Amino acid sequence: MNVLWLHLDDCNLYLPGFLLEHPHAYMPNLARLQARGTTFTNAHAGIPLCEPSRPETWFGLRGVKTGQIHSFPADMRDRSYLAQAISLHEHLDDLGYQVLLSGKVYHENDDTWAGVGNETYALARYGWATNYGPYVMAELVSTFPDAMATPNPWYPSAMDVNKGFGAGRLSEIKSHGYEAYYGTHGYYGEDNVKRGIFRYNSATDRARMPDELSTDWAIEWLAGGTPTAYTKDSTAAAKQPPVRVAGQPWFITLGYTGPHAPLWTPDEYFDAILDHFGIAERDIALPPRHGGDESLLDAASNTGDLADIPSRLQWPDSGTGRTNYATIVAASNGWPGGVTDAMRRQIFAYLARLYMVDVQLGRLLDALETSGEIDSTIVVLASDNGFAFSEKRWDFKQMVWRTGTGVPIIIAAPGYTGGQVCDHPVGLVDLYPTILDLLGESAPAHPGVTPALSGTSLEPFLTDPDTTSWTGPPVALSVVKTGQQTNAELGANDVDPNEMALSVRTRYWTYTASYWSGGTVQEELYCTARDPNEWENVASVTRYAEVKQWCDYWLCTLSTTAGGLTRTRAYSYTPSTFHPDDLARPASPVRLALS
Ligand SMILES: [Ca+2]
Ligand SMILES: [Ca+2]
Repeated sequence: MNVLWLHLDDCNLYLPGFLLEHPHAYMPNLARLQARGTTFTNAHAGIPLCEPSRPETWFGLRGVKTGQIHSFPADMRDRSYLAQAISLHEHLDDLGYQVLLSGKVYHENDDTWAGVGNETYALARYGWATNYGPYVMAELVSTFPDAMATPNPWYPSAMDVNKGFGAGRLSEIKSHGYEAYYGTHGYYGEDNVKRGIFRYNSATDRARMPDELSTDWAIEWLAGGTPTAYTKDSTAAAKQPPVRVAGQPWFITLGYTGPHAPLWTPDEYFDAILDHFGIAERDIALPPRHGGDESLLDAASNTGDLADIPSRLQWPDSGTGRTNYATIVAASNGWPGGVTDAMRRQIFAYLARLYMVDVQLGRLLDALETSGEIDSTIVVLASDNGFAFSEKRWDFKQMVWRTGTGVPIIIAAPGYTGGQVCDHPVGLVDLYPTILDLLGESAPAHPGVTPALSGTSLEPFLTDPDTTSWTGPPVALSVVKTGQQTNAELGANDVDPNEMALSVRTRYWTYTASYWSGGTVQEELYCTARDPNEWENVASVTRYAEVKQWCDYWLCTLSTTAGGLTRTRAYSYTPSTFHPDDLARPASPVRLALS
């Protein structure tokens, strides 16, 4: 049995068939995959931020256990629990699988597997390096102060949100100013290491996008060919993936940077959405607005939504998502249509990037069908974290509202019924044991770590998505550092409950708590069965007191781990037969139809 895993970046629940489905998300190949497998609509990132989310997924250990809470240092093994941990890739390699990776898998410098394995090992298995490009900004000007780090002069300043947050059609390129020198029109940033030009002359004469390249590479290998060697620079040895061995099982991980910003995307992916829905760009929907007025998208429009959130959990104005939001609002004064159109442009580009990902998924499914391996390959699609587009005046991830924690998970495994939907709360940390379970392999020995993997196999949900005998927890845990929110302030990975927001989700509730030195606990409680956008904080409603106690019990149970977070607030609740979903269960179960 083989495994093909597509790991998306910053992909939220706007996807068709998920809880925050965007009406203009167009992903026909996702539907093909859903028809083959089980869709987990209530899956959450343990830490909704790229860098710490990935170690949780690939090592199968919760960040509250490893201490990998914010960003990881250059060597991701510089954490006591990760020092000896064995990643899923290393483990399957040890077990005799051909392991190949391309794109953004661990995070950056993946092509050398910095801190994960030795470089020789990585070079033989790696395709393309992590690449967020193309850029039109001086994204790396401080790092690479050469001529190529000059801002593109035509850049639409109204969308100059936090540099890399630009969004639009590739055809909007005008000039980078260096055509005579580089011999081509295009964007800055063929990749963020080489800093070359991303060639763009027309829709049919352009460089390949990073996710297209990783897909090409995998398809070429699946077809028995030798993918084009990639060299990080002219002095490095060319990397040739291992020759495919007939009959040897394989595990391919493609880490797409889609739909992570910047969102400069080929025109064809925008046009396909407009053609499919028969709409114009001005018709692209904005996220649901608190108060119901979708025409409002200014600094005041969501103030009411924040009003019922305790001070610490509102997140400070210095938080990245808040500053992004403020920047786009301020910059949009010069944008035709104002902030509404500016935000629509960002969301449309996100949807176009999603469709680009979808097309790559379709190409891979086609390749598996062509090679006859579709019935001997487990296909996994997941994302490292979600993303908010102005919901709660936040334009980023790195928070524990559903827009940030919610991620798609789809598992299509041969031998199981397709077209199933599971809304039990689960986490990315459950994927490592799931893959081992489906392959019939044992967990690795993780010295000093008990249990060796933090999650629980999701295989029982593939057999019966409504099973009540799953042995995993009844909630999904998400944590994030809070309070300061700038990278400099958050740099340390220490697990300090005084600096964290901790959140758990059931099918129908979200509970978030933050404990602060010398202060009282601050809480949010949302009944997501009737309030999917988490607008009405009911934490102070008396009749929900036991809901909070129950959620708090599980929050503490999952986050208090030896060597990790130490719970500092005493609690005395012992759950019996009570389950908070009994208070919120809809008359007919919430079941989203697969498109
Ligand atoms: Ca991410
Ligand atoms: Ca609110």
